[in-house]
Amino acid sequence: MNTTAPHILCVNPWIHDFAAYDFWARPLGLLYLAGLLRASGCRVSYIDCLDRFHPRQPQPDPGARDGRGPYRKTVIAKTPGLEDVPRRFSRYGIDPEWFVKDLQSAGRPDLVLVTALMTYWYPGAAETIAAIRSVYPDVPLVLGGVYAALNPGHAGQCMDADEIVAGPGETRVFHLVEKYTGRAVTPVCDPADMDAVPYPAFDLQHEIPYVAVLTSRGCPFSCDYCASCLIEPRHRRRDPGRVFEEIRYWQRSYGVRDFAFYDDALLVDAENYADVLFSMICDSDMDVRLHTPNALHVRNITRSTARLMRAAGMTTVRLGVETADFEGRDMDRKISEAEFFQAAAYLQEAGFDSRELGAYLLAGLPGQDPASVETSIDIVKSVGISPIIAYFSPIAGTKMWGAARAASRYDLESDPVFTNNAVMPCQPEFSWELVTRLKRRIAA
Ligand code: B12
Repeated sequence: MNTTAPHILCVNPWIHDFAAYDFWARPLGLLYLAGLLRASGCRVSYIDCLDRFHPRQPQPDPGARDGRGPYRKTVIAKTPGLEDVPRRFSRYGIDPEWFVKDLQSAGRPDLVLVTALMTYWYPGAAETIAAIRSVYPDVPLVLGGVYAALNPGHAGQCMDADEIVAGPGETRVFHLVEKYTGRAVTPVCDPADMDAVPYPAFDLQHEIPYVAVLTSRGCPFSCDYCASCLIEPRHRRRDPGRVFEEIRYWQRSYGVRDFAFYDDALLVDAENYADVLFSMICDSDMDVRLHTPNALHVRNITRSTARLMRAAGMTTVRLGVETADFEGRDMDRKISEAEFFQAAAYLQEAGFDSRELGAYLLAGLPGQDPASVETSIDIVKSVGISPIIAYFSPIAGTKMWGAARAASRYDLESDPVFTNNAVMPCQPEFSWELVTRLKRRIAA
């Protein structure tokens, strides 16, 4: 019987898209699995096809001071079906030759775990899997991640994986290791216990420009356009003290300064959660910059939470406004005009300026009048907050899917690539004119 520790190779795939940028974007789920398997005794290797700091990369662009930055990119042929889009299409990430060399130098694994985030990025994952198969044709390979969770049927048909895993991996991965390597690994902790699971293995990266932090799983809300409750139906939170320790660990051990929260609802019940965490950071000697690229709920911003956010080192605040055309009739509004103005006032009073404060406005919703996006831009700007357009990506299974399908110029059901927000699938037609108009309005 083979008793050596199984060698598990974790791979974050390339992205094929019209645009991509490292906006604090890490394969957090895969890094959680890597950390858990490593702490449980497996030999874990990691290859990040989106590595901005790959050793073969001549003079990597360090990007912004706060950890964000551009991926290497190579123009490639457009994915079939998207030929009509008048934009360049690229593979984002490391050179395929470097990837093959990295695969060879990692040594033959016993099992490969590949993640895939956006559903419409599956062609990049497919190319990644083909490259892995070319080097290790007979090594079992399992695919998971948001794409696998939201489109398991499509993934099962189109991806050359031995198995597709939909949903959280911590509780499943030990079974997978045993099934595919024939070697049982005992978990170091209860994999379902969010407070016991080891930190994500960011130290397997060549550099740690920032760390992504998740204080919870799931979301207590269920917005029409969002798939969070399909991915994780239950809202669960970690102990804020444990989250604080995690931030301190990365700061002390690796000098990390920038931390991006990935939560869907970080500020819900702030008094008993986020405020506690922010207070711990304030009371420590840490010097951190905190970012919330995934939007915060405006209604949860009170005067005291805004002050604590500021004092703890928050420098990027993104608000989920969706539409500020409060008079318009585009969608069910989550917030009122008064709530938005109040939140803006509290944040400004706490010391945040317009560069730090951004509001996501959804554009390209089914049936949405582009004029209402322009109204929203004006309202958001009028209170000194930077408008940021979030182009709508329709997701199968969400409440908005039916309306999205009806409005789309593509057969959305036929292929996830048509849900790419860059092609504005629910607009009557892709319009550069509209994109430019919105950009100008923001800059004006
Ligand atoms: C954080 C986040 C972001 C971050 C960055 C994320 C990143 N890594 O790049 C930011 C804020 C930048 C972002 C941006 C966007 N996002 Co986003 N984002 C999320 C969010 C909230 C969490 C994802 C996450 O990291 N979860 C935490 C980890 C721990 O979970 P996980 O990755 O799923 O991993 C677990 C399992 O999947 C599994 N697993 C993962 N890999 C593997 C591998 C194997 C082998 C196995 C067995 C298991 C396994 O185990 C893991 C641990 O349990 C999700 C919603 C959600 N709740 O999932 C939306 C979500 C993924 N985003 C979405 C969207 C639409 C966007 C935007 C397009 C928004 C916009 N209109 O501008 C942009 C586009 C980004 C881009 N083009 O680069 C959609 C997906 C759309 C789609 N078609 O796929 C989601 C689902 C939200 C929604 N609207 O419903 N996003």
